[in-house]
Amino acid sequence: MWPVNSSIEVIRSAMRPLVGSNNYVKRRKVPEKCRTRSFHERGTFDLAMILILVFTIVPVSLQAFNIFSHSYDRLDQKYGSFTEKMRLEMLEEVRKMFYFGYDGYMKYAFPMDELDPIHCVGRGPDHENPSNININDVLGDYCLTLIDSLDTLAVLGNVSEFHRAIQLVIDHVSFDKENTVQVFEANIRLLGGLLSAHMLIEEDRFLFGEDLRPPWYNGQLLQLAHDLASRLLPAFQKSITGIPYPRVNLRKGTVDEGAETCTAGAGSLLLELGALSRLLGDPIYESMARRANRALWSARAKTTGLLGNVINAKTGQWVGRLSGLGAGLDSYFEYLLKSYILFGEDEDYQMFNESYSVIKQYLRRGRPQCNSGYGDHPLYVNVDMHSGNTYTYWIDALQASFPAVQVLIGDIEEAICTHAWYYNVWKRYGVLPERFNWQRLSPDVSFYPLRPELIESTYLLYRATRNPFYLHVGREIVQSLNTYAKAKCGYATVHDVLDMSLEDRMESFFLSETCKYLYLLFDHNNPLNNQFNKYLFTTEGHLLPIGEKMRIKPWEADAFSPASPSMTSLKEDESLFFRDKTPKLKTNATQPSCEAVDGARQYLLPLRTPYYLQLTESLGLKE
Ligand code: DMJ
Repeated sequence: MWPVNSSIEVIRSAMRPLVGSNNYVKRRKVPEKCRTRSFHERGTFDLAMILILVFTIVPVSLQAFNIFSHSYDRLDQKYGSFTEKMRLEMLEEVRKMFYFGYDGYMKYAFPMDELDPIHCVGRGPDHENPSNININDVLGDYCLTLIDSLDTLAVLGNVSEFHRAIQLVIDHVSFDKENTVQVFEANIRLLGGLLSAHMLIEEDRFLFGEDLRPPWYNGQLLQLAHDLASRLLPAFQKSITGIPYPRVNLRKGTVDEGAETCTAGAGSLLLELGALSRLLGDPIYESMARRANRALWSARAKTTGLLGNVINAKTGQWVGRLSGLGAGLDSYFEYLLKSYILFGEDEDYQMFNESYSVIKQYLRRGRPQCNSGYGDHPLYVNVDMHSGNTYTYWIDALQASFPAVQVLIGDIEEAICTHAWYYNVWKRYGVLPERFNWQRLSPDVSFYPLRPELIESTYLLYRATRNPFYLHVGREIVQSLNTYAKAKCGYATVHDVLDMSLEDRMESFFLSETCKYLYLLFDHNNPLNNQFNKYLFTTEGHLLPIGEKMRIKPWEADAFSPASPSMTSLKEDESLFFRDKTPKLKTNATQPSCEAVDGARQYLLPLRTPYYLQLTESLGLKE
């Protein structure tokens, strides 16, 4: 069993020198870089085991803590409990939030792509202005919001609406459109939405019950997914570098001359395309996505091993020097790790490991440990990819998803710290500005388009720690969204966090991700939460079942023989297996710090109080 270091005294004595240092908060010394954690050293370290540990064994160990035998400080008390009544109220609030947005879309916008929640009308592509990529990259006359919402309906247990929605998709959606869309957006929102609904219907585990399968269902969503992916293929096939062109015309298969693509756009395609390949038994989609990943990987800077955020698909040359965890790179790292979890290919894990190692080495600033020692609050900054020097003083809202990746790799302590930073920026404004300047402490770009990243990390951290603090965070987020973003027919983008003015747009990810993660955070009995480590969320929050089907490459001759190298098998009841083997997992400074989440800390602030206060004060907040 996982060790339970429950002595509050140990924590307190570790904190004493820190608390005694009265100029700790004000001190802004140049932070020491965290020493690199070498994941390579771990050899054949099994990620699936870490997942099981984080989501199964750690919460079990937490139950051993006696909550009556310790005293708490003010903040521990404030955040240390969350009543069942509050939880049920929040669950109901989120349910209402989803249906307000979804019903508004169905009533005023369907079959168009998005809802304009202030004027209560639908929105499609901007045909008059083809260069309006802010709209045209995403919208394509294909009922985007409905497809993106399908698996959220399943998560909310609304089987009848799930069936109706699938019928509407089948009746209304065609990808044979004269629209030029972004490959990445079409992949994560549409392909992901279609595949997820299809796989939930077809899986043997019946996560949401046997009724989820409509009696008339005959693989129509998979056929649509197949059709869409075939229309995206020219973006890959026309590229001599292997890096796909960012945009493609769905009907003609022509690609835009502009070949600049972000790394995340070109390198976050493998989950959906790989799953499609394995479902169809056709390797072409997976091979294209893998080719793109390898091309990006081999373009990494020789000096640092870092990747830039924009690259030219025609030449394979980087555009600019910025490297970081936010826009342009965020889901690239996420997909390396998640592809390994889903498909079990070592190649993906090795790339993730090496990336994580250089991220820690070059991007991380602040004190070396999250919850001990001296120095500024840890922060991952944007750097020059060739030198590792700080490149900008802003970080962006997309990188608030990184703690969720850190939870998956088992680096919980880091995840706690990274998350706390974004949560406090959220608190400062009521929502998260798109870019926040950490030197001037003000937004550089000040809109908030209902993004899910902070909520996703909050949910993952809650699953890993069961700490009520994260329920408080979720509650505050729900209240902010209702206060600031609720409009006449749905939820609206906050145009400027400084005056909370609104913009008439509800992006589809509000229903596919923001509401889904909030709902799952509060729905403790959701079937998904009971089988959490058997499912994976794509970067658009779509659920993919982890299982043998995704470990087989049917196109290889001997794919179905258990001894075949083309089958990366899952072990029977890995959780049991892992419990037995727990002590064999070495823990030292070069490994993820799962042991940080011990029983004693379930009811204490995850980021210990003095550090938490340091953070809030440095961001000009009061607790
Ligand atoms: C979503 O489409 C996905 O989460 C993507 O990875 C990033 N952008 C939006 C949400 O912010």
